[in-house]
Amino acid sequence: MMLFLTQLCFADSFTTTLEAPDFDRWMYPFNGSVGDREVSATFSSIGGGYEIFDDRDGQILLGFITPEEIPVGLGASNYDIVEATLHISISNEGNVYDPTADAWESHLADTGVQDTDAGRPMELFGAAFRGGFNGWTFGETGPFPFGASRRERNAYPISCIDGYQIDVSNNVLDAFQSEPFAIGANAKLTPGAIMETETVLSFEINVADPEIQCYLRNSFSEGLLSFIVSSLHPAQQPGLRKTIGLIQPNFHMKESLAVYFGIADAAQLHFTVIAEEASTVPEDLDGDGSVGVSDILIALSDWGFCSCCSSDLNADGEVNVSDLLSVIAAWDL
Ligand SMILES: [Ca+2]
Ligand SMILES: [Ca+2]
Ligand SMILES: [Ca+2]
Ligand SMILES: [Ca+2]
Repeated sequence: MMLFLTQLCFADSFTTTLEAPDFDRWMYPFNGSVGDREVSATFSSIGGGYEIFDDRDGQILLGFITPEEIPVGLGASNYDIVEATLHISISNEGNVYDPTADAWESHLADTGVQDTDAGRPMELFGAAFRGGFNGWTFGETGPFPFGASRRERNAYPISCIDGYQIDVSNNVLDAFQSEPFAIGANAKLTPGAIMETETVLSFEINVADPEIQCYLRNSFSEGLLSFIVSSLHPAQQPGLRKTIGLIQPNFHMKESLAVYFGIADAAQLHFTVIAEEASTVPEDLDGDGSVGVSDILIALSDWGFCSCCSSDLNADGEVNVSDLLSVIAAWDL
């Protein structure tokens, strides 16, 4: 017997691990093997003589397509991300484990601020796009563009700071803390430990932050979650790296032979998300079946910048007069 659902009605919890990204690529101005590169390194341009490039010179873009796991298009306020963790494997040995943030000043010798713990953290951010691209059209083969210098890369890492999505590619030059979505951690390691090859770093995303939560909600509604892995490990021009002993973390991409032979995993994304049916009357903010005074009061209590609030009816990130007018226009008492 076949069942035809005439009305979609649900509020379901989904727990899933995506075993590999749909897109994983190195974001570096002179990367000649775009989407099919086996491993990708993260490092900075600071102090290496190449400061015409972004502070965060070598980055990694990851994209996970979700419509097969989670219904899309419900609107951001109809998703609740309970937990989300990204795992990625390091492909080289000798990196120092640092699971906590370092002060941005500690990357510059002339500030007098020292790094207080060994190593440099590896950080996970949201991703944004410029040059007319979005996550879908950029994919893993979009143009960097080749040789672009500061603030020109077409995919870049963002933090949510004071309600704004900020490009953190130059947070040392611009003098602010990067505030990542998560810092890579491994419960088996102690801070300062030297990491072996195939060490797995887990980035437990801070879903309690309303702006990070909102980024994820919009991403699930869109059906594509894009992230950037970055770090500020010092680098030196090719040829000098080994002689001065600098090590930068390298990570397995899904095209890695180690992944092919089962020695390492590609990046994985684990999450639990609750998705609810989109309301047919979005102005009924308290869901009591009618639009009235109680809905106006909710809109007033959310007034101002509001991350993914259901009372932000035109989804412009702010609850203001235009949202209030929408509620009044739907008034049915
Ligand atoms: Ca790839
Ligand atoms: Ca440190
Ligand atoms: Ca109502
Ligand atoms: Ca609004």
